[in-house]
Amino acid sequence: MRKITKQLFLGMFLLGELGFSATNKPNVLFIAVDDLKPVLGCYGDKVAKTPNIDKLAARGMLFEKAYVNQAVCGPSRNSLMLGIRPQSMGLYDLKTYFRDIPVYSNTVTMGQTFKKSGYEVEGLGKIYHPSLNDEPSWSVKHWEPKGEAYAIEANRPPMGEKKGTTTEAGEVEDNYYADGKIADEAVVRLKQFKAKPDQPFLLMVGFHKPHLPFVSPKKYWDLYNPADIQLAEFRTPPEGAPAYAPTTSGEIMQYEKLPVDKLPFPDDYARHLIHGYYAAASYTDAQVGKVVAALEELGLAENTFIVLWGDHGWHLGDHGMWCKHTNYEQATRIPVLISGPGIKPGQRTSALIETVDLYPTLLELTGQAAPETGIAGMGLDGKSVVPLLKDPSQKVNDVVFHAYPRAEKTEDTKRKLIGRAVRNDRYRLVEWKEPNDPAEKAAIELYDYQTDPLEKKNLAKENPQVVAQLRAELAKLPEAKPQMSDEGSPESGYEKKEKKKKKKDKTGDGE
Ligand SMILES: [Ca+2]
Repeated sequence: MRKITKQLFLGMFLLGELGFSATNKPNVLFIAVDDLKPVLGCYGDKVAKTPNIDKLAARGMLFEKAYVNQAVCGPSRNSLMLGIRPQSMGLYDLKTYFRDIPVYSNTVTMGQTFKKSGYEVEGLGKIYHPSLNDEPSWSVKHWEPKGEAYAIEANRPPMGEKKGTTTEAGEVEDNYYADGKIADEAVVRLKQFKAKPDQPFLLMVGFHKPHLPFVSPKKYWDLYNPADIQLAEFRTPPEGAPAYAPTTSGEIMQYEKLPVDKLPFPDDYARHLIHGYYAAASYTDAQVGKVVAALEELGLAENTFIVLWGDHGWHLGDHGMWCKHTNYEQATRIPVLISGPGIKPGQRTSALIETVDLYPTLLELTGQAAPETGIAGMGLDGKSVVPLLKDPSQKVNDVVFHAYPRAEKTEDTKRKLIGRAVRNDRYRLVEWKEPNDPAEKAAIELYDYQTDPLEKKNLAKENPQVVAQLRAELAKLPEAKPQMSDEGSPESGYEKKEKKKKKKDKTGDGE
């Protein structure tokens, strides 16, 4: 109760400062971008052409050190909407819907909290992972556009296959593909909100690109000269890392017409893929621009907080890896931008934040209390970053946490490991073990981003004191839960999971 009162007070203080009243609640436009790492002009990327997101960044605060809680769509999006880390709930995969787990069936999501406070909460495009959408989070049915993923027929998946080509430069308008349609629909919804000025809203707009396939209208490919695109500098796994820690890049290997059956890709193909990723990011950037422009033209911007968030990063060939699905820097660092009433433009902060911080942040910005029962009685895992919006030199987290599950298969063992990672300003430590295994059984990775920003070498053996200090930080959290099954209990082990296995992406190595 005390915590709620304190949070309410802070919220009211901020609102008072910003001049809101009970009848003039601020709105929230939340833009989620699938698989977007900070390859953005505003993050210092010299190649990226992202003028709209750069402009959005200039409206408020850019978070230089923002991290996901798990580098794959489903769990990352659950962390956002539930405010709980995957390892706290034991939900790491892309197929277990939290409400199917009896202890989580009454979870109060961010959407539900806003609804309870009188907000109209609408979701367009990819907010939850498609197989894990939570209808109770929305005031009206979640909306997803229909249409072809590819404009060119030859690029589409062969009959009965799931994946087509990795890239496409279509000679089509923006709204041929899903993200253009989503931007158009977002503008429609904003106009509807404009017509109901007394109705505060949380509009969540989820763009699908730059997720694979790297499909976008040709004009976005033409923004780039392939000669400007650099290949990753370091292309082997970190020296001394456990063999299972890097991803096998299985997601991209499911696509059609790859030049090789096995990595590495030839350099010209790697460059083509990076080009496709940048083009897709520019395409989404243009859609973000349309939505923000509509908000401004409708006169809604002065009373609306805008958040842009990437659901995880991407390995564009670094360490020889592609896609996400790791605890490494390129997969876990994300863009986060927050702007809106009362937030000073043109700010940046190097303070550490993580995805779970966004739910409590939005509650505080809009003057709402945290849900009384929390999530499954656990409370939220994150902290509000509002102090950073007021003063970017502040700090809300000494460390942030993420995790990734991995099966370790050797000739005679099959272990279901969780890699629990902790990141501070300088280092990342990953502790790999089965939940409830004794600490001494763990394999440890340690990277020093001051001396080794490309993660060339696992430095755990050389730095026992840093290892001890960061493991002490991990020990402050409860032990990671093993993956929960939809029968409501942690799965008993790898064998059971294998038996039930229906999809390739069961451990989260898919979308
Ligand atoms: Ca994603």
